[in-house]
Amino acid sequence: MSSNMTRTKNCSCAKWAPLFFCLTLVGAWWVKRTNFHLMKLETLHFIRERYQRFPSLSYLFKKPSNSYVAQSVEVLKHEGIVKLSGLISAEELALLQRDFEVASKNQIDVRSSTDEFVSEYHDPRQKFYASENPFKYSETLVSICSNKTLNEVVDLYLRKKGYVHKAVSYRTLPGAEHGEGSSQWHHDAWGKRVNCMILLADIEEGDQYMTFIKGSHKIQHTFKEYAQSRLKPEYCNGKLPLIEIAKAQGKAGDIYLFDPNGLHSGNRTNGRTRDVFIVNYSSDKSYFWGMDFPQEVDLAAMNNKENPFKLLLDYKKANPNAGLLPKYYSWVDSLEHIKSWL
Ligand SMILES: O=C(O)CCC(=O)C(=O)O
Ligand SMILES: [Fe+2]
Repeated sequence: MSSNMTRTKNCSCAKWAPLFFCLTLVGAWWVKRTNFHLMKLETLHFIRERYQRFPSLSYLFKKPSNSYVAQSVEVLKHEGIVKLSGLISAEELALLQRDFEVASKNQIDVRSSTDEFVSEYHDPRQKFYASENPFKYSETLVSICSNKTLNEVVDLYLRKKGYVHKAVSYRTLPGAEHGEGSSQWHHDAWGKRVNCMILLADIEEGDQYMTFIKGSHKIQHTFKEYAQSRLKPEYCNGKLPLIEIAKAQGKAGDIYLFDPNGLHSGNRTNGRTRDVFIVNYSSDKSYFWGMDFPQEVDLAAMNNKENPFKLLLDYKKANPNAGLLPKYYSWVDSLEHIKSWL
């Protein structure tokens, strides 16, 4: 009896063996062709996208302190871009303009530089000047970026404390070709954050103003769209009820806050030279440029968690030899280093 049973068992195994063999072959082929690394990155991306939008406890029920803040946050939430006027006094504007001039002096012509990275440069072909270390030149810029009203709008929009992680002074001269760098439709591939653009000169129709597709900041881009973040406006078709474009025009001293998760584009025209400071606020902890501060700034007073420079100062203290460049250049670069963004 028992030997019969054994025989029956053996028989059925033998019957299924070809199927197991085929399944093993198919499995091996699937493992070989599947890019697990990519699958892992896509999953991490999915998690991080949602995590970043999760409010911190202290912001869950936080209310705006006045109606100007409330209104600005509502516009930013709804459209992804809002103009703040009247936050910068005439004296502060004059100081910012003076400091911008200093930041734009002595910049290295990118053609003559042999270094891979220069923080203060002039690109004669694309016709712009940039400093990636602008706070160094401007105590006033540090103070504007710590403005209570501005910080409150940023934080209530993010529903987390927003910290400064990068800034640039950017002068675009007329007559450059459109369609390179930031002068084409793109999102910044940093999830939900706030860019603060401070206009140092009047910008009107015909000048070089930034454009932004209203509402596009709400789109959750896939990993693929982070790896390739230059997207056409048609990408928004079907994702938004209509494509409506905001123009970042205004008077010297106006500030635009926008969420660069939305589609936006710098525009190069023959209109006037545009001078702007652009400062990025985020709750993401993976990305800090080791920017310098002028001596006059009281760093000790900035060492509290409500100050938007607090994490940058902590980062500089923890990495005294890190220099200006960030540890990871992008969201995609830091994705696998979970501790850096969690
Ligand atoms: O207005 C511009 O030149 C583009 C700005 C931009 O792309 C940004 O701040 O992320
Ligand atoms: Fe951008």
